Amino acid sequence: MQHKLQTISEKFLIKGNFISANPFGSGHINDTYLITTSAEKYILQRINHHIFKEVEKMNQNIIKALEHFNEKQKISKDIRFRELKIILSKNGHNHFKDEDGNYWRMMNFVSGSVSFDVAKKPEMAYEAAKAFGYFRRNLIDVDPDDFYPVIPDFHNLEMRMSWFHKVLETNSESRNQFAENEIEFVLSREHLSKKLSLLLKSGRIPIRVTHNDTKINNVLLDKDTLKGIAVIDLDTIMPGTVLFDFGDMVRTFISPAEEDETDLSKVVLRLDIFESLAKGYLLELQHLITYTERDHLVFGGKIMTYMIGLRFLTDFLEGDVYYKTARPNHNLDRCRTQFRLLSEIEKNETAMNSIIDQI
Ligand code: ADP
Ligand code: GN1
Ligand code: MG
Repeated sequence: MQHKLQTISEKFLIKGNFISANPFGSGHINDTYLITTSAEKYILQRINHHIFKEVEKMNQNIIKALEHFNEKQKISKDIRFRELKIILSKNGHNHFKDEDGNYWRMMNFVSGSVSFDVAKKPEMAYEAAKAFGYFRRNLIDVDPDDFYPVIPDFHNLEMRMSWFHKVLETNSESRNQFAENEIEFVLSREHLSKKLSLLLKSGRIPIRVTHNDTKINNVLLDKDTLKGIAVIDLDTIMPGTVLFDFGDMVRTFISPAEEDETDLSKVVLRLDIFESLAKGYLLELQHLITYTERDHLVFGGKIMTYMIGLRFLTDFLEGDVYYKTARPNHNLDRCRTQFRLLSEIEKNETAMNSIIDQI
């Protein structure tokens, strides 16, 4: 494998001689490696092309967003982030396709950075959310029509619901019996999907270029100051809504437990963390989001927690075909944490909305 990763790394315009390749990060979709050469460090990723079917176009989105961001950052003279870029292949492409049909992408490594799977304290939530807000602010004037919808209907909850119903009906892996409570949980909240569809169809929520995967570990913080220095995992940059980005932050910041925690008593909502994340994000975006968007931020948290839980459950029922899993029932465990978290949000909705109102 080292030899193969060396061969692939050398297809890109890297500096220095290849020294090593080591698996990196904890993503569910792509394979990530840290490449060390005698001169630099790089991030090499094997892109899951069954999910990202148009790798060339996806990388074009990323390049477009990063160039715009870097330019705006320079002009504003408020330089907080380190430069992040796609390293082109020696043939001038934004990826390299190997003889087995795998797609590879190389990026520069942001040194001196750390990422976390869980927000350890309010300051960390504040800085990470602020980084997502700052990223968004510098992309406020890009045209969504210039961005390719990398995964069509990615956050189309209605479509995900109708697929879920098909999977339930087919029961091809005979797993429905192991998830009766979770299935019931989804069915008792179908109104969330209807509410989202009506809201989006009303045109009251603007379509913007959004990140769409704002998990806390997709922000790099400076390892010493813990200030945000990059937003990464840009695969899903495409037209979306602020509700999705804010919502996925709510989902991944507010609980002290990991996404696949099996002890559900550890999945709790921390209002102080919520307050810090809301402040960090909104202070960056003051006047740049509409009242309607603001009024629906907590709803965004509910929707994203419900939708990701639904996606984990559907994948469990289908036989674990989408997300990487490390153990039997892994997707079911992930689904359970999401649904526990959604119940927590439901209980605290009024308090969360009043926190937003006070910012
Ligand atoms: P995935 O899609 O699998 O989640 P990511 O792009 O988020 O992959 O990368 C996985 C992890 O690798 C991140 O959480 C981060 O810790 C690290 N990482 C990714 N890109 C960089 C980078 N350019 N510089 C430094 N660390 C990075
Ligand atoms: C996946 O690639 P990663 O692990 O950052 C998924 C997200 C989910 C997330 C759940 C392309 O993100 O949509 O929110 O897992 N990405 C894709 O942890 O499906
Ligand atoms: Mg990631």
